[in-house]
Amino acid sequence: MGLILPQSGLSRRRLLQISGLSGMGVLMGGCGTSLFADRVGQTFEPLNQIVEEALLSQNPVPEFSSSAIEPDQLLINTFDMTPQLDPLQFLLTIDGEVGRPMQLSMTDIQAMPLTSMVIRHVCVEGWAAIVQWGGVRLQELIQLAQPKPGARYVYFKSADGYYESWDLASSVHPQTLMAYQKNGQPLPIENGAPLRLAAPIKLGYKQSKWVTQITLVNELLPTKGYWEDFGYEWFAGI
Ligand SMILES: Nc1nc2c(c(=O)[nH]1)N[C@H]1C(S)=C(S)[C@@H](COP(=O)(O)O)O[C@H]1N2
Ligand SMILES: [Mo]
Repeated sequence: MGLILPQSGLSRRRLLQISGLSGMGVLMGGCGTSLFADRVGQTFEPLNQIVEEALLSQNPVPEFSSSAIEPDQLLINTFDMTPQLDPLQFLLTIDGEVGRPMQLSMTDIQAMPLTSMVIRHVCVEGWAAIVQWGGVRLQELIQLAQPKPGARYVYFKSADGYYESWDLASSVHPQTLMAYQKNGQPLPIENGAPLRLAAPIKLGYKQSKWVTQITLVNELLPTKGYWEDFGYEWFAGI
């Protein structure tokens, strides 16, 4: 039985491989009271207090029905080039202020629980679209990597040179996804395949496409985000 995901493929053995750990008992510590542990039904490190507080303060945004999806309204908005990432070679790095830095393949990520949502994407350039995104909750990835107590912000690096930073609370919001599906189909390359941020709580420019690296940090760096560093608002909540 996979300890992490009983019905699907991310086994304890694979988790040890991806996290670079091999000793027995590494995952067996903790009191098992975290939300993550409860959800996946296993003993796991407790969440740090900051993540628990962030999770408790989250209110879900109302979603739309599938019939409300506006497939033609989601415009492609890419500042430069469209990177062609091979999904079979792709690895997502999670590092920084985490106890267990890791690299995950798309197979690893797609073995985790799939969350689907129909939300409105809002671009500051004056357009919006109701879109379905499917993917893994960023919350799950962050918890898997075991954030250190000081972790407060999350940086996202993209293959086209784009970069973003989010506060931890928004990052662990239940509707903040690392999406690999759009409108019920595999995510198209121009929309950020194989993996992009998607959330109804922040403006479009916060939602990085082609994300290759997620880095937890204690403090914001002087560079906060591609558009933010041209003067756009950093929090950019909707
Ligand atoms: N890597 C990367 N991510 C990005 C952008 C970009 O240029 N590069 N543009 C942002 C902006 S301004 C918007 S509105 C959305 C657009 O997403 P879409 O092209 O899938 O509609 O992506 C965001 N994420
Ligand atoms: Mo945008």
